[in-house]
Amino acid sequence: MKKIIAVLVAVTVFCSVSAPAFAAYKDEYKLDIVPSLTTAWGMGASYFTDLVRERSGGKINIKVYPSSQLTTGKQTNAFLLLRNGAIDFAVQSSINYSPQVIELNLFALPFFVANQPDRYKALDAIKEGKSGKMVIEAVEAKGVKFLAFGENGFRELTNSRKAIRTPDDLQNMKIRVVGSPLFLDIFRALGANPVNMNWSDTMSAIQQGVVDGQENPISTFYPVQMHDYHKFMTDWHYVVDPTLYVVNPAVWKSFSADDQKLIQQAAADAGKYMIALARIGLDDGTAHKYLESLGMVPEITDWYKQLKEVGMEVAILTPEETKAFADKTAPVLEQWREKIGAELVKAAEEDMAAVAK
Ligand code: X2X
Repeated sequence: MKKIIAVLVAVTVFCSVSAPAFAAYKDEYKLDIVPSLTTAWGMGASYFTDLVRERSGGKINIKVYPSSQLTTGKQTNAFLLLRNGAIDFAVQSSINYSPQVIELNLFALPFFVANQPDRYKALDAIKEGKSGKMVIEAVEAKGVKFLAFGENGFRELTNSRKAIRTPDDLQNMKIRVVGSPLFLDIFRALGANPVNMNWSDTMSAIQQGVVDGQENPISTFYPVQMHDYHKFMTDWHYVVDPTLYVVNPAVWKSFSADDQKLIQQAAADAGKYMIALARIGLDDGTAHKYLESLGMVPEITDWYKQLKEVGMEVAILTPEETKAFADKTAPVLEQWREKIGAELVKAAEEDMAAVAK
């Protein structure tokens, strides 16, 4: 009898100690993204879930929910829903999280990264430098676990009316922007009429001519056939949108140390893939080479040629033309330097200067 009791006690103790680690694993983890699966963003998210499933031998099953399904279209609520656990994982835009994490506006400062001699090198210098560390700390201080950076891309302007090469061309044009105050300030400074709208409502607004223009990276707007409605693109790279691979902290803590390592590595690998997809055909060839080394080169590798083929007229701005836009928005940059934190913006300037030659 004593023996039986001893065994029962031992079993009970063993179960209560070890059970939570196993019981906490869900059948499915939900991952939030804004656009469709066919974008660089969607592909970068799917690759992450594939790697995690593969490397965990099918134990960890993350499912991508595209088109803002998990936020019922309200993309600027995404951070709150991840933090409170309604969403487990996300690959989200720095813009969509910027209402809650003010430091993320750094990347959307007008003509800040864009004005550097090599904008991709400058962006990488921020992410890998002191300022990037400050941004990650700010994200984590607000209550989510950061895993890796990905990339939506540098944002270009498209419209249905005319070629835009000067701020004058933009006067009173109705431009759809994300629901983030900095974007309203930028487009007002340029003399346009910006309207906040979720991405999920944007294409119908564009089709109905409710707005004249929008701004997004090429790899995000091409898959929804923007060229059917917008014949004009301005190649100005005015702001950049890195994405963040993130996870709810309670979900994160529920994984074993080995699984955490596996997930972290999968996010790093998928982030690199997503960054290359967002840059292919737009950088100095580095992205193409990297995708080739993975054996994962996408169908379209030359965006300028592709846009021309589908009838889009692309205005490549001269440095002087870009400067006219940058001058108009310079007061917005100065105003937001204070809001974001002058120390962070200075750190980013130093990180970029270190690689600018
Ligand atoms: O809404 C947008 O413009 C998009 C898809 O780029 C973001 O989610 C920030």
